[in-house]
Amino acid sequence: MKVLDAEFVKGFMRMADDGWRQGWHERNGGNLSYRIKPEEVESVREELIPGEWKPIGASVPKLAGEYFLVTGSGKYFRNVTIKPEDSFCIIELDGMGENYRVCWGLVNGGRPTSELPSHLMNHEVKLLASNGKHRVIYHAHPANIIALTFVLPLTDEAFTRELWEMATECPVVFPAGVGVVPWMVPGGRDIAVATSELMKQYDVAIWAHHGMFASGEDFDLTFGLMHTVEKSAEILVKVRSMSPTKLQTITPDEFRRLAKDFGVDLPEKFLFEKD
Ligand code: 2HA
Ligand code: ZN
Repeated sequence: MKVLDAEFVKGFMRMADDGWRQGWHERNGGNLSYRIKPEEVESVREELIPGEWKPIGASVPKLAGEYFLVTGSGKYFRNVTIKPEDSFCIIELDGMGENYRVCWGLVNGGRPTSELPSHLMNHEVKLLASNGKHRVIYHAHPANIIALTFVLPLTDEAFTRELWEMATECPVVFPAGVGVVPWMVPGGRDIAVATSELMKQYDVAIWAHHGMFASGEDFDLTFGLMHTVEKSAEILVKVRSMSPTKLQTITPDEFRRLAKDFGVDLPEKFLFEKD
């Protein structure tokens, strides 16, 4: 089968385009990766032509030999559906998880996303934490969540609690909460380590003054997670724009009742009493 005819590739392209339409991907902002299933790799094998091995910039031994779909560095989400062969690629990792080679795509040159170390370290953490279920790592620049990193304390507790309060679905969609990474230089190993450390507990990490990372089992769940968090952030921005205080909100005991009825565990560290 041709790469562009494969369902997993169509799903990847649709998700990228959905993100573009949401306004989360100005210029070359954001990046997306998918850990390809072995049978999916086989289904497109005829089109895979391995290039040269290059260093990942991080070590991900648990991902040795895996294949990924990844957006290209400097490429625009806007163009993923318009010129797919130029905008993303399939890479293969070596037996140590230290080098990669491009096997398809990026026909006009270039390399995988500048955030490849963060993507792969998150994939490695999530592979273990989810028993292999998580396959998608998504980084975007949604405006409302970024705006909140200027006015909320940069703690997991403050962000999780405020986001949960803004929409009843939130604690059900991300019951573990969200993690917050302070401002750091993007693209390198340090921010990858900080993010993947948070991803051991959470499916969402917020990068202060930059954007968000989300992890999930498939394209729908991962996009839906990013969308839910950003929608909640938008409501908080609206509330704060109208008034510095809330007249009423969801209380800790109401969250506990919700948790019971919906069968989710909500960590008590997020259900603190506010003064
Ligand atoms: O340009 O979003 O974090 C891609 C990015 C870097
Ligand atoms: Zn970014």
